[in-house]
Amino acid sequence: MSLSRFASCSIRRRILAPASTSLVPPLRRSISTDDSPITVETGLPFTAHNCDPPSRAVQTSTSELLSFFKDMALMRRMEIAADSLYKAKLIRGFCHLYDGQEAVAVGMEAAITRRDCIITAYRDHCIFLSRGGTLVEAFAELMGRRDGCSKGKGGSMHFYRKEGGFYGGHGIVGAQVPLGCGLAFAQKYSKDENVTFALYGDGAANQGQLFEALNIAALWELPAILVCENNHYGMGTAEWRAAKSPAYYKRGDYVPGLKVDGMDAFAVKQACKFAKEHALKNGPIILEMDTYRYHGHSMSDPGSTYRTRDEISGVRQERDPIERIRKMILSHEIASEKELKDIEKEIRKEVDEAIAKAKESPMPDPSELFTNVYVKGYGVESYGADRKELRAVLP
Ligand SMILES: Cc1ncc(C[n+]2csc(CCOP(=O)(O)OP(=O)(O)O)c2C)c(N)n1
Ligand SMILES: [Mg+2]
Repeated sequence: MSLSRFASCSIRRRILAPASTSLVPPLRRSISTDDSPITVETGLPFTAHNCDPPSRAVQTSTSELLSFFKDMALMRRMEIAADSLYKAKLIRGFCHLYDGQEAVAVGMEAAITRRDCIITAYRDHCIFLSRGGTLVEAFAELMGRRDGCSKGKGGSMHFYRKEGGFYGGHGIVGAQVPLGCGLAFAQKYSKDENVTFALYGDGAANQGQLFEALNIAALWELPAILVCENNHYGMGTAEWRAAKSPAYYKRGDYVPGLKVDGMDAFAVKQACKFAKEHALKNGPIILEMDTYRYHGHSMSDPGSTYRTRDEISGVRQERDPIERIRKMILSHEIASEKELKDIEKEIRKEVDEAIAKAKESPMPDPSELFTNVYVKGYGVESYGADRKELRAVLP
């Protein structure tokens, strides 16, 4: 998958020194300019609960490394641009940004197909892109325009792309988890061998409805994968203040779990592949993605009153998911620093063009206020406050 419209940067030809000129045997580099398979190791081991962890050796390729870089850089840029548009009052209402957490979206998508479903909470912009949504649809939705993925009526929290297996975009904390188990029920019922990834936060992990849904999912062996994106805060509350046990991968008790470095796209990919195989055979599994959000909870939170600036800059320096892939690309000599910078420049341009296009899209017609609310054809009637005068029959 590559979200970016430009297909490739010029990949540097690998020059191997002729063996006869050196006593040192030529370096056998694991990455070549062709797209043959490469094996990389996850930065950290997986920690497993009630199952054997997958191998740390992950299969990848030159093109996947580059597409991880481009896709995450595009997501990062989209979120930074959304921050500016919000400050310029072109985006109104709630807006929760995903920068820092990109490796979860990209790694998960690399392990599955679009017939697998994803459902998430309100921090949904980047998942939408990973499911094949376009930048124009994203920005148009953020600015409440007609060409948005929810016709400009959903806004930041209600992105949707059913044709890409993306079921939103939900504002009620935790509510997407039972819905996700329902999707998994439908998949099992129709025997289509696909799975559902239901994403939720560390804050949502303490909700009752999550355990109720998990109980039924486990009982009926539904292909549901519960993905806890542990960014360590629920709004301004640190996980240790909200959870007696912040080992979220173990919180399914009888359901197996895996703790994953959510800043390592390859660890995420490996875990999701493993989880899909597990879920199809045995039913649900929990993946705890250890990740971090750079922005505050939403645009109304500066994000610096309940955590230190050192903590944020420490994560940026040591664990940033994009920098991790940049280093891998450089160390394997797949592209040069300049080539990667050029890719980032192109991405900026692409994002700016998408914003300009989204701004051209008109606002929805006022008559749209009543569409997509009730099932069509039931003749739902709207009365005035006195309950006497019929004002309208809703479409
Ligand atoms: C049922 C419900 N309770 C409270 C809220 C208000 N609220 C919105 S986000 C949030 C915190 C959730 O944190 P977490 O699950 O960790 O997700 P994150 O924002 O970190 O991605 C709360 C309490 C809500 N939207 N829904
Ligand atoms: Mg959280």
